[in-house]
Amino acid sequence: MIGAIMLMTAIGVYPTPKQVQELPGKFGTADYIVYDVQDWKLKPEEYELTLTNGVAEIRSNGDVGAFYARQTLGQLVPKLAEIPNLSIKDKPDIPLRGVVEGYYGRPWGTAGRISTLEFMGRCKMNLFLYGPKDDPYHHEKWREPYPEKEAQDFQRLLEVARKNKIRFYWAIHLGGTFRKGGEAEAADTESLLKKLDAMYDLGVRAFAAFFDDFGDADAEFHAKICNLIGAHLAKKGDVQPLIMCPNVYWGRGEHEYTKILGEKLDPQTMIIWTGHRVCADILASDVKAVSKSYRRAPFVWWNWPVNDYCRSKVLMGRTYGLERAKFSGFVTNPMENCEANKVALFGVADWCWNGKAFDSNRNWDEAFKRIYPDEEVARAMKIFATHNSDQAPNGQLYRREESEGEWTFAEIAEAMDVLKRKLPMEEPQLWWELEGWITDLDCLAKMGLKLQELEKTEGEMARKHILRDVWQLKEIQLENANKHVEKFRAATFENDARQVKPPATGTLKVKPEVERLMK
Ligand code: LOG
Repeated sequence: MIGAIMLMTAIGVYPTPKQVQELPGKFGTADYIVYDVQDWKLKPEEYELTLTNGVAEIRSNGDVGAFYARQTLGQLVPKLAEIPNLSIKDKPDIPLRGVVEGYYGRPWGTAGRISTLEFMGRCKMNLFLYGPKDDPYHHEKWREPYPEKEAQDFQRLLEVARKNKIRFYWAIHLGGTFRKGGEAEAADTESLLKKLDAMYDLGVRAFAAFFDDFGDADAEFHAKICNLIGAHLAKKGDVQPLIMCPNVYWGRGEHEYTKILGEKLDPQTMIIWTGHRVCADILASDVKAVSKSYRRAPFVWWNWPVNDYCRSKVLMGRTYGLERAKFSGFVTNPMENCEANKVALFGVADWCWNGKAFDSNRNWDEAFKRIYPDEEVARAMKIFATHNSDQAPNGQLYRREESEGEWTFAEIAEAMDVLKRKLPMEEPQLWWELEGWITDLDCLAKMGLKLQELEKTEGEMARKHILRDVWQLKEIQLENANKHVEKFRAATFENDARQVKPPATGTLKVKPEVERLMK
């Protein structure tokens, strides 16, 4: 068994395949022939890839399994000349795996969404749930159709999703605005079905209804609206089961609202749940408890690495805190920084596919190597991420580890120099997102170095010089904070601009150490 797991990881395919077996002989060539076999016995997402002596045979039952087999093969291509003959049998743990664009803040935009969808395809994720809180046509202006330009963008997104075998769910947020009773309810029902039909006409074939954070916890009413939506869409014959986000979407199933919803809602509808709290680890015992009230397995909306409640931080730590259980689906709610999110997506995708073989540290380490082709950048990004993972004290009471293991100011400063030199050319989008945080950590590390030097310096003049350098670094840090805030304010809309915060890095260990030296 250990041997099998080692082979599974040794071939370096992510998400980790379920079963990898070595066959006699070597594949022996980088030039290979590939052919497809339709196998009716396999489930749609399942595939078998057999690599023998220069020939790759793909067995699948349709285009999804074949697509996943090709993703696996694609990762093996650079190693084909060296690997032994192999048989890979693979399928996911969780049927629906992916991403919800569900935070408060600057929405990703079409380019960001396309980049995310393509990355998801490579990670074998299969569900994108569109619900940015600050898209007015999703939320407060839900009655109105999208303007022409946005409507066209949806068609592009649907096309990219289709190519990557991803179900594109479009969510409408009705909480607090959908009116109850009498003529108002009749009018809103009409507007609702009209809007859904318009989205259907654009090509959307999967829908969600949200009631989180706005409006009352009226379970009967929410179930009624959702059942009505479900019945309306079912008539079309080609629409996926509905996803709904309740008004109370956390807990252990103890709320009256949750119990009524579970009872009244069409059993086909998937119900969102974020864990025992809004932001929480996902624990098997909690899943069991909420499943009872929901009367179905929950659809997990994991509020990590979202940073809308701790906007000064960027969260790039390893994926941990998840226990395997029965879910109808699992999505991560990430940050508004969509390039920086990819480290977390790489982790969640791997865990959703093969939870048993998931090794959090190994996955995290691998993420940098896969996402950043330049080795020096990959190493430096891992150092950056090591000191940018904890939310710092926050109202949601959710915390992550940060600055684990051995580290030095010198190593951080060196890594930040690499990023400042290389990211603008090699990863311009990532640089755009992270420049403020990178500069902040750079200043901290260099201040730390200077202050350590100060401890060993006796001459008054020499000490003065060092202190002057520290003050200069402080000034750069301050200037950087202003620049960061200005940049993100300019890139977003009025309401959100007020939420933009100066960057904070290394808040758990690096910054306190600098402050200790400062005293
Ligand atoms: C929102 C979500 C937000 C997240 C973290 C859900 C279902 N809704 O408290 O939009 O990104 O928490 O701040 C939420 O989680 N409300």
